[in-house]
Amino acid sequence: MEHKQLLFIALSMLVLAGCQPAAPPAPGDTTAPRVTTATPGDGAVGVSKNDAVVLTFSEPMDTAATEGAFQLLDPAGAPAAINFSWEDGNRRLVATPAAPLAYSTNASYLTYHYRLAASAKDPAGNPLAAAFAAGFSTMRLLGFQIESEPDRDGAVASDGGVDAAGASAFLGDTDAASASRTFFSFPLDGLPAGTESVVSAELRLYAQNATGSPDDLQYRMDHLAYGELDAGDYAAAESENQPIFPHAAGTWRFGLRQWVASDWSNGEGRIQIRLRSDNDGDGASDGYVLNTAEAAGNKPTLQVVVYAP
Ligand SMILES: [Ca+2]
Ligand SMILES: [Ca+2]
Ligand SMILES: [Ca+2]
Repeated sequence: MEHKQLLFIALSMLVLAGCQPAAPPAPGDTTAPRVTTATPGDGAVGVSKNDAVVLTFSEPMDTAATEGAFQLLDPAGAPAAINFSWEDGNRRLVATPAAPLAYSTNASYLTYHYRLAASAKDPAGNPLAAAFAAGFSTMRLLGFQIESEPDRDGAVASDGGVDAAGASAFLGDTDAASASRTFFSFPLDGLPAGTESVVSAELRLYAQNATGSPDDLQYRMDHLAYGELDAGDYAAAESENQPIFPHAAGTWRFGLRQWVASDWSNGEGRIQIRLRSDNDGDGASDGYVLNTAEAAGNKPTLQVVVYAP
């Protein structure tokens, strides 16, 4: 009897529970989403051509509405095509430009703007608390003229003689068995931090006169880190070399983009160059007299053009 009563009460409670009107739904999400971080940040410079705009939100977003609310405007104000992807459970939007961003071809900046309209919303339909907008600038083209370091340029002879102080340095043979090599050293630590790439680098040397028959010799340019100039640098091993074909006094120009780029990317503080010749064995001195950093004019220089912030 007692059991039946309990069963009846329990059944009644179940029935009553089933007949009660549905409880009101838990209060819906009424919180407007916010942009919590955005990169590139407003006013950023030196943005790389393949960088994406990344927006992080305070909560998951309605991806279609948010993508539709996003625009990247190129420097002319035209919308750029974007490839969208989402991370972190639709909390982070990665907006990758379909084409690489443009770089300025001079020292002024090219500025892009991006914006997210308030029509971006969360899945409950709450629009963004406020439209978001920011601007950033890409890498620009900068040119530098770097002078050779006086204490580190000069000549070293095959007999070990070092001349780091003279206003000129001899490149060539001096008798049937001896020769003189020339050295030039250009600091790279003046290039801007964040330099992305070396666009061009030209070494300019000035040959003030020729000696003997310099065309009888063959010449090479070596890339090596000789540090301070000393006797051992005459025959120090180079990491790379290339033939050069000087044929007259005056200004010599050599493209050194790859060597400068590798030294820069390796964090070298300077690029150092050696010029050498063979010896034609005629017993007469043949070669060129080159200006060093101590010369009054026509100094050795390295003209470097980079993409940098
Ligand atoms: Ca010198
Ligand atoms: Ca040395
Ligand atoms: Ca000779």
